[in-house]
Amino acid sequence: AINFGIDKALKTLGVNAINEGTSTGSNCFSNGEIIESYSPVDGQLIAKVKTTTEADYEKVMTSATLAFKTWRTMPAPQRGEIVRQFGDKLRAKKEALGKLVSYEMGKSYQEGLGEVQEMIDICDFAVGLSRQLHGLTMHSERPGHRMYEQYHPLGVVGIISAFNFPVAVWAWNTALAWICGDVCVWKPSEKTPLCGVACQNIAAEVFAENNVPEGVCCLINGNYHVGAFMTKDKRIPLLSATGSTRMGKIVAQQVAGRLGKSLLELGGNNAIIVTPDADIKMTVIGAVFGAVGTAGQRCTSTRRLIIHESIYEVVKHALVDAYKQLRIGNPLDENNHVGPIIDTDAVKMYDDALNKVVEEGGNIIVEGGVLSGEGYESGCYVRPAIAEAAPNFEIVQHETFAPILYLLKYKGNVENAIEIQNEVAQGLSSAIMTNNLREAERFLSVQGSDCGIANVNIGTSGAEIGGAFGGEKDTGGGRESGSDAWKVYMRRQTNTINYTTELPLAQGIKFDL
Ligand code: UN1
Repeated sequence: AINFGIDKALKTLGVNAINEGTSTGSNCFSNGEIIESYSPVDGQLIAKVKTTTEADYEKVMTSATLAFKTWRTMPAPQRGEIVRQFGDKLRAKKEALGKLVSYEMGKSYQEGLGEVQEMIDICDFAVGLSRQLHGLTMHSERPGHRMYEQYHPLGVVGIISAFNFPVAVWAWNTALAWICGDVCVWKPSEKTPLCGVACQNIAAEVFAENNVPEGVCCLINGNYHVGAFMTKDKRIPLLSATGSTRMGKIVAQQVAGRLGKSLLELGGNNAIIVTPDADIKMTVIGAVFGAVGTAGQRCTSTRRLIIHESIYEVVKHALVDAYKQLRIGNPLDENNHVGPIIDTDAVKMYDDALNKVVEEGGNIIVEGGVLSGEGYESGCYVRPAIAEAAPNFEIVQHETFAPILYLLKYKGNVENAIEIQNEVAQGLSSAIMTNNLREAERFLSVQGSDCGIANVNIGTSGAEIGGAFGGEKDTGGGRESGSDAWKVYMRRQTNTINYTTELPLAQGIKFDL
């Protein structure tokens, strides 16, 4: 089989981890069981990575807490300079890392490159931010007093990331946390451990070149048992976790139980509303990329189309035609649009969802199915499917992490579509396709979409890093990436300074001795 330059990419990244365990360094102790990483692309074993035991974890935490003492005293713009260098290294290794992401996770090479681009973008953003960690100043009610607020680093930030964005989600968190003066302990998904090792190696190089203690960037490996070391650990004031709502609820409860903070990025059930005034061509592009991009495995993937009855048939046929053009196959081959989904467990969930929608009375208009034969040996390639469904179907309430799109019909005005869109438990991303100003503004208004992301004439996926990313309700309420998301990585302190020889009390209280 053609290798698509995988060997070269692994070499560039210094990660031929088969039989080698994990990367070295005092920030990365791993002596536990071995995780085997199989590529969904060709079913090959690509890495054996050792997991982190509880004893290893203690060593990691010692290294991290010690590193924090140094790192927090470095001026933020100097930390920014190190993040700038990290971004440069990512630029140099963009193709290699993009390829590994594609090979280990299964998204198209183009999207693998896009993911690394998001890492680079957040580094640039963080560099600028390192000179803008602003607090406010206030006027004191007392004469000769000054009041202001400042932001200090929190300490050790834990990051749990999911397989679908095996490198970018870590970078969104870590780049901001680093310039804020925090150190990070990262547990990547056990489904994409080699991506974690590759990132760790790139960061470790930059830190070594700058004589920064390596505990600023720590990696731990394993499944939720390893994640639980962090949820329970009082030394971790902030735990940022991306994954299922089920996982998020467990993390939220455990972290809240010790009064820690959590930043949650959980499931989405994202819809595009298509009104009678929609541009059909744009709708089709947005919907198809949203539904089949990353083989339907983005938190922001389009799962529901809420289409007005007057244009329902037109949109439906345009979609069916567009789906006929889709080429499913090796994601490293740039001729293909859709790669595999992550593993055979995911294939089973995809199958179950399709059966379920039929059971509930849905009508499949683009047939799904698992592909077999040459090029599909991993058993992870599935056909993107479209089903006509009703908004209240049980299966439509769920986020199935696979390329399944539900078509829902609405009647009357846009309020009815918004109601359907907001009916689900999740609240991540949403969009409306319309050239009607009233509809668009209604959708963005207080009576409109209840999601963290609401777009007009753009699909639900593919957000830029400059905005805050995250969602409401079962999506967990966290915000990361751009805007003022950095504030969650810092602790705020209010300072009042008296430069007089008197000690007047606030609220005019007299306390004469
Ligand atoms: C995710 O799926 O976990 O908006 C994040 C997007 C990407 C991020 C998705 N920028 O689709």
